[in-house]
Amino acid sequence: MTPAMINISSTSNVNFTGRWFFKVDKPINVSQNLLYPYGSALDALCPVSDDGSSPRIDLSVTLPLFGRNNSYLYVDNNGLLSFKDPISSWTPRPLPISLYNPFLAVFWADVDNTKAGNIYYRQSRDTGLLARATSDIRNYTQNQNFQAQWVFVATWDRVAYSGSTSNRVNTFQAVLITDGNSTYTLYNYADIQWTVGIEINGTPALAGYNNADGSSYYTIPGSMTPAMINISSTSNVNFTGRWFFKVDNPPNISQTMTTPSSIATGFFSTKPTTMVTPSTSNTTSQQSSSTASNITVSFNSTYPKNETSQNVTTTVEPHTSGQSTIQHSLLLVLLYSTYNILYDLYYLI
Ligand SMILES: [Ca+2]
Repeated sequence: MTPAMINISSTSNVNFTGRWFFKVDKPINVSQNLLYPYGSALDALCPVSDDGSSPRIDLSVTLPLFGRNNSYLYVDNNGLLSFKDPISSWTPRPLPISLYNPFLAVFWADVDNTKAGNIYYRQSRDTGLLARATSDIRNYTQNQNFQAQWVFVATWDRVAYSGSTSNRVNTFQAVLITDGNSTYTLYNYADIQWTVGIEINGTPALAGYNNADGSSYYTIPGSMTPAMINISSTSNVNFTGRWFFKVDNPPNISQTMTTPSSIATGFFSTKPTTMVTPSTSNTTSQQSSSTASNITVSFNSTYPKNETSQNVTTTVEPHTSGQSTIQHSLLLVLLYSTYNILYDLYYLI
């Protein structure tokens, strides 16, 4: 828009007169410091699939998470890390969930990297990476003596959604950091261009975390709403696109449940999200195995996908504490209801 354009054939940004060069496949504008390094030169790849997972990844550290020591994890294509079984469920559900499968939901939605994208992961004790992780944790906590000993990086790089016919892709990352005692996670949202897979009837993605029985969980605000398209502009640590959590032993919500009504609320809001249907044969076959055979399942030939019949993700632990908790909750609800009725009757009389 100036007369100087008459001379553009004499200019260049690549030392080749008359030529200008740009990288335009992913011209995103994010902080260079948001994402930890990733890619084919560093990482292993999850098998390309719609609803699959990585193989079981045995950790070179004992990882404190949700009050337990963990020795392995899975990177699940649909945007989660899980610590008991792979999660192939593509439909995000409100937290808490009593899955008996602790998980970090980085961006739980119907990712399908058979359409586009790669899902990378690695565990590392690289000194440069540990220094970076140490610095980040010290920035976000009062723990100025923290020294990272181990880092895990999982990156969903330009992944598409199930049934995609567009070029919209998402790039996001989870970083797990521990010194063997404290464990932290960073969720890094570099570029979010979609929130809904076409197979989930318009339910946008969910981000947060959930321990084994749902007694400790967190949901990033905006989850399961269209606002998730803007998550890369949000943060809880004043770093655009980054969310940070301490996850070795986060608060237990049962500590806040001191009245019967709040227990009732928790109980009834939890029930619909429970994904335990052991009578389903397909489910049983998936539940019974943690081997590679159930992590490369593709449902591409069975649209529309049927979440309830094919895709329950985990088992109930053999003990009956969950059942006891439910019975306990029901009893309290009953007592509370009875109390209300007697209270009303007293004033009526
Ligand atoms: Ca999927």
